Amino acid sequence: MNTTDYQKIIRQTTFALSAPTLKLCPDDTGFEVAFAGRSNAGKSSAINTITHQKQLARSSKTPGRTQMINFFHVGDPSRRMVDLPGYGYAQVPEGMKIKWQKELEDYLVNRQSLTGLILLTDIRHPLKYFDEQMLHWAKDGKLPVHILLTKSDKLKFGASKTALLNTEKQLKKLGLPFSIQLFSALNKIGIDELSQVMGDWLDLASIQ
Ligand SMILES: Nc1nc2c(ncn2[C@@H]2O[C@H](COP(=O)(O)OP(=O)(O)O)[C@@H](O)[C@H]2O)c(=O)[nH]1
Ligand SMILES: [Mg+2]
Repeated sequence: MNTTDYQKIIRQTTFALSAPTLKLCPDDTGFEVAFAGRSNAGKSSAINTITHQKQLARSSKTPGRTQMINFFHVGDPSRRMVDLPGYGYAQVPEGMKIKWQKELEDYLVNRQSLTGLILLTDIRHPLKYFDEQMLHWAKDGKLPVHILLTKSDKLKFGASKTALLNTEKQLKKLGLPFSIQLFSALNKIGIDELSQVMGDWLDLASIQ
């Protein structure tokens, strides 16, 4: 299938459920792709952009529920997209952060249906501590990673190319399977590339 076919299915994404912990997530069957990034990296915006739905990833974003893990069905319930909360909320107590990190690690390493990690990082300051931790766990879980350098509209063309090359160089040192692209929810840049990766990872070609 090509990206246009994938995009038709991805547009039909629906909200499935919010879970407070990964222990309450859907059965570990089918195919799952996770979106991760520090808070404010642009996860919700990217999910809304790629699905062409204005409110999809924000629908459950009510105060006090910011730490919920949101699941979406892509085409059918056996293909899921997950919005994993990032760290970075100053008001979250340290103990909770540590508990959440352990959960994240367990999820990335042990979740069988998880076929890939989409890691979003702001193009102006890519690969911070959170991102490196996620990459480390993805490597442990033998999980391919697709990096989105988000908010690429914030930099001029030349500067964003430089950021792309520099980040790529850094990633190569880590020795894990990865791909990387520019993304802008504002300018709708990078939808085709992202749809292709998601479609392949979710095996959308086999949906009837
Ligand atoms: N300029 C620009 N701002 C963006 C883009 N994507 C997200 N933002 C802004 O960045 C902030 C955080 O975005 P959000 O999607 O909620 O991030 P999340 O916390 O990772 O879900 C919001 O104010 C968005 O409007 C983008 O592509 N370009
Ligand atoms: Mg969000």
